[in-house]
Amino acid sequence: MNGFVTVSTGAGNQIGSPSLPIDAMLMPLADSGGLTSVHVPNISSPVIDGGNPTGCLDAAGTELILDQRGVNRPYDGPDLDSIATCDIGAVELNLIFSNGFEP
Ligand SMILES: [Ca+2]
Ligand SMILES: [Ca+2]
Repeated sequence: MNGFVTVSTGAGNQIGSPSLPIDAMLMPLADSGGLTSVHVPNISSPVIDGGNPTGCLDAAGTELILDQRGVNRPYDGPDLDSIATCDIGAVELNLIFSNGFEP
């Protein structure tokens, strides 16, 4: 191990730098359902729909159908194009309120 990390520049990857970091735009740690507190992404966060477009997979390649809170994933992000793509991270932003309507 040489202390460096190999970063893929594959399609869809978002790579910042020390001089131009990428702000994930996460909300403060809070109880948003589930057993643990989470950082829910802000509505303008680049993590929303930033996950693998072929599916939400863990490191072993198993499909992830729930986020850390136990909420179904993926959901269609703010583009509302009816294409549901996973958000990057442990939380899937769901814009549909429990009453079935969007905000
Ligand atoms: Ca999503
Ligand atoms: Ca979408």
